Amino acid sequence: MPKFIPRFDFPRYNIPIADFKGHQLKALRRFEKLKPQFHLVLELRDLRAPLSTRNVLLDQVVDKRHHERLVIYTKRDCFPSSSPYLDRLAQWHAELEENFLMVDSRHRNASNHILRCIHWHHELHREKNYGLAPPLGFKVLVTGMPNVGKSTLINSMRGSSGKVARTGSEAGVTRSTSESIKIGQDGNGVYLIDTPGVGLPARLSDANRMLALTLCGCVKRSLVDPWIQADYLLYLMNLQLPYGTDNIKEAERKLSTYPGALEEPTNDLEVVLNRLRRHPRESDTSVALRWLEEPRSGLVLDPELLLPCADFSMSQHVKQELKHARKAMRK
Ligand SMILES: Nc1nc2c(ncn2[C@@H]2O[C@H](COP(=O)(O)OP(=O)(O)OP(=O)(O)O)[C@@H](O)[C@H]2O)c(=O)[nH]1
Ligand SMILES: [Mg+2]
Repeated sequence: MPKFIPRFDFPRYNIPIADFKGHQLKALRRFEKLKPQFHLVLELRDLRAPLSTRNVLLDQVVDKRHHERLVIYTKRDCFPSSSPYLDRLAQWHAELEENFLMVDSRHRNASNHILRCIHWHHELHREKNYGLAPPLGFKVLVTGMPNVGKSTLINSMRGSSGKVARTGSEAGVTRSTSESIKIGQDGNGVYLIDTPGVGLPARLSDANRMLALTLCGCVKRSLVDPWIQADYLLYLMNLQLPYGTDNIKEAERKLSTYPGALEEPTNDLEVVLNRLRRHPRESDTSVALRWLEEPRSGLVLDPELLLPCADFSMSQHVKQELKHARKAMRK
């Protein structure tokens, strides 16, 4: 039997390539105004799609002379405890000389860890300012694309002091930048600022990025036809099957929901939907939607990250993106 070959390219479907709303633009303007007030930026990204959920517009929020930035990857629970992909992510960050954490933002352990980092930055700030604490408290702006878990993390950090930020599974739950939210009972003067998720305008986005963001829930899922979303998911899953092996059982263990237990891998979405159909009259759309909703472990949603190490450099990617953004913003 011939070896299975995945698709290496995804067709360019005609889909909307952005979901950038007025309240997001307003949030960006508000960040500009708040710049003199905050000291640390927590930038949240989704661990499943670290490139697509890295927002170049948020680079402008950080003024390196006055602010520190800490990158936090949420949805850590979507990956097993160890994975070569996570090791590569650590290498890429070392290349960028950028600190990062990976957390499940719903958990108290995560928030305790981040709190320790915030206190460390607070202390550092105090040392730089001759031992003086900022008079209005140490303020931390919590930013990121929609639905990455900003409000969830703020609630976890508040712990027993109670939830203050509204959360939800659809993108765009937080609509305006919050007032300062105090954390901790001991009056150590740390305040968080919850913000609306900020996406990318069309000139900074493209179809594949939109698809990755849709699968992460960072844009409204209803914007893209479920059939196209499911086809993109199949494309990504097949790219992540172990190469040079027919061992589908191993592949299934890796991607817990590869469709059709022990059946041949396929690039044909029709075949997959037929395998998953529960009764003959169930429509393609409803099967696709059900499949998209299934939890899955260890699936990377940015295809660039699946390239061999020698073909991908994170620092190069970041530089190119910045260059492209500068050019696009000038137009
Ligand atoms: N599995 C998992 N789910 C998470 C994690 N963090 C947040 N969530 C879920 O992701 C969804 C979005 O969380 P929110 O906190 O509302 O996200 P947000 O970034 O504030 O979203 P906007 O306000 O729309 O920008 C919720 O259903 C959370 O329960 C995580 O680390 N792991
Ligand atoms: Mg929110």
